Amino acid sequence: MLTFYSEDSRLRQARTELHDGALVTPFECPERLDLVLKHLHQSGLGDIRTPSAYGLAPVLAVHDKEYVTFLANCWQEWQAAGHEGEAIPNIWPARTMRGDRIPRSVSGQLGYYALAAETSISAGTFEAAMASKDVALGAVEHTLQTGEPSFGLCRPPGHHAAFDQFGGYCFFNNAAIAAQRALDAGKRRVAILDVDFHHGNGTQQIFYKRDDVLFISLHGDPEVTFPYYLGYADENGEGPGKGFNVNYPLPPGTSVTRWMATLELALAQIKAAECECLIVSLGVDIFEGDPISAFTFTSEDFTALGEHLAQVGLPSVFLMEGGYAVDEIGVNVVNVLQGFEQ
Ligand code: Q9C
Ligand code: ZN
Repeated sequence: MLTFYSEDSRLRQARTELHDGALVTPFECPERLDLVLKHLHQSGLGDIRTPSAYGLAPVLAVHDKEYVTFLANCWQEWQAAGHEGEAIPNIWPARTMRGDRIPRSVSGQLGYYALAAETSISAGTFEAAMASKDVALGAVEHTLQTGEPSFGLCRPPGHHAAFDQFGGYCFFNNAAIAAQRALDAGKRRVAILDVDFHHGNGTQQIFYKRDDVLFISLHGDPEVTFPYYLGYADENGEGPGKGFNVNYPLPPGTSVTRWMATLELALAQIKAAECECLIVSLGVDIFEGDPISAFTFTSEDFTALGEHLAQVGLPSVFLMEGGYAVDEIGVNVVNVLQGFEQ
């Protein structure tokens, strides 16, 4: 299986994440790439390729133009305004107040275009986000052209990025961009299976009213975990999209046995929906040792996950999402990919 990876993913070097009431070194750090690359090299899985630059058109196919412009200019404007630290939103258009006006100041725009406050913007964030979506596009292009599976080592991750909002460490929704590309290349329906510990709220939002993308997610129950406001079982899609959004919220501490049984339901739904391509939002933060998550996967369980995904029998693209137990992230990712290839 080919891997796609870009050195430019390292350009995001944020120093601050708002966590537990303090600014800490971000969990979503460049060292994550080193460990995945190390284990990919050792595994003999296949070559690692640098993707082409696909430009902004595939981004604008799923994201708002003004949002993309905001991301491109945010850091420069934040610095020009004389701020000392990294750009972090601290004010929002509140639910009960006027929410449609986009203020001129970058401080106001940050809240308008953010869905959470943990994720800072700093030098290189936009460039890394561009590299990350190119990694996803390189991977999906390869799978579309050959039918072979591929892995996109995306960084930053994407599944929390919505039509016009960043947050949860995500800026561009790599899985959504890849899915739209597959549709534009002629696939009639694409499945996005999101196994990250956190609900893929951005991906759900982007495709909620559409029947050409089946979005299925297994995740920590939003009653008690990020992103809190989306990911409930009664969110099934709207209009033509009714039935094409499926959420499986699971309690913290859920056993791997129960998680795998839930996966079987999801895989049966993907098979029944006549999907022509599978995109896996591959978060390995379901690992028992993950510092910000609460599922119970061992490293060996990730191999079984890959084996189950292979049984769907579709052209498959794996895209990196979360996973913050840095020492084990490489083993866990490679185990999924090797399990898939067995
Ligand atoms: N400070 C992904 O896995 N905050 N994003 C959780 C820890 C946000 C996770 C609390 C977690 C975002 C791609
Ligand atoms: Zn996650």
